[in-house]
Amino acid sequence: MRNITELLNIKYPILQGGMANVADATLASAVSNAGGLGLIACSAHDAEWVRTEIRKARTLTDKPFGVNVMMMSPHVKDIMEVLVQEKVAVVTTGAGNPAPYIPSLKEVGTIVIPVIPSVALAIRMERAGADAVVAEGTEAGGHIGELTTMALIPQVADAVSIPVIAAGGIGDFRGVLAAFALGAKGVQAGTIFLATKECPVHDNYKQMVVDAKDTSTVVTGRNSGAPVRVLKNLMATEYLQMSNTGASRDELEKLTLGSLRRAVLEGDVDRGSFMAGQISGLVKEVKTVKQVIEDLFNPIEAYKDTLGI
Ligand code: TUI
Repeated sequence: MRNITELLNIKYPILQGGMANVADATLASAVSNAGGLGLIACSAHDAEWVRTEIRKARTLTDKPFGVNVMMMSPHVKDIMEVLVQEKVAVVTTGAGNPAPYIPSLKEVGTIVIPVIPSVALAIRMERAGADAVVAEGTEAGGHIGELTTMALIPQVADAVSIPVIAAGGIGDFRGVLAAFALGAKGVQAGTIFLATKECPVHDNYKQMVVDAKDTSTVVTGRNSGAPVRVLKNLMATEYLQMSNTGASRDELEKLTLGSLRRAVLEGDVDRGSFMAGQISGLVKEVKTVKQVIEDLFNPIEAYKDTLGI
């Protein structure tokens, strides 16, 4: 099996997570320039936004970068056309099944890496032609599955023969070592890239991650079928209270409408939706992207050969 650094032509086996409404060409190029694989997150943006960001990233880095497609977006079909036209090096997907789009991406040489929360989906993605999978545990921020990284990674690693990349709860070199010990060939991280100088979110968002402790995240939307992990604040608390007392889907949607924007752009600490993972408690300062990546991998130089990193 090829290792992730060879497959993706990068220095360190780390992918940046999708990060809806956060990850643009600026963050993606910073991660790629630092030796990881940066990603532009399509979120709910339209296809032309995606094309513009791809072209911008190409002016900011000469290293490979990728695009993350959120499969619940209404623009998926148009976005996939743009990705094929632009011959993007790597595509990752989240929140749904990308199988119908895999053949046309592969035809132009794109490496396809679906993010999945279960063994069954990993097997389906391997059969559909995926080059690798990101197996994401419920520790992650944003839209999540049920299983923990600890339980998910070894089961996925045993079930497929393509490389498995671990996500959810990776915060420092110990997380990287644990992921490799569980059978992963690489890691994906989101939360630790939120608290970076290059991350284009409001300073209040970064500060909330830095101030967070182990129990600072909650999961909203469990009843509605789209569980989302966010930092606990006034809105999240209200959401959970309303949801527990039988509020309708409409009422809950009204509460959260525009909340990701309020978090990312306005830094509205009370009414924003601050997606972040359980590892937020480990993040103590805002660093550069390069520092984050080097702090993840430099302490494990000695283990590299043993683990095949
Ligand atoms: O996708 C993510 N994380 C995300 S997407 C996102 S945007 C959003 N915002 C609010 C509500 C919903 C989405 C924020 N964070 N992570 C990867 C991930 N993929 N987690 C779970 C899944 C997943 C779920 C179901 C992947 C495939 C899947 O397939 C179902 C099927 O069979 O179609």
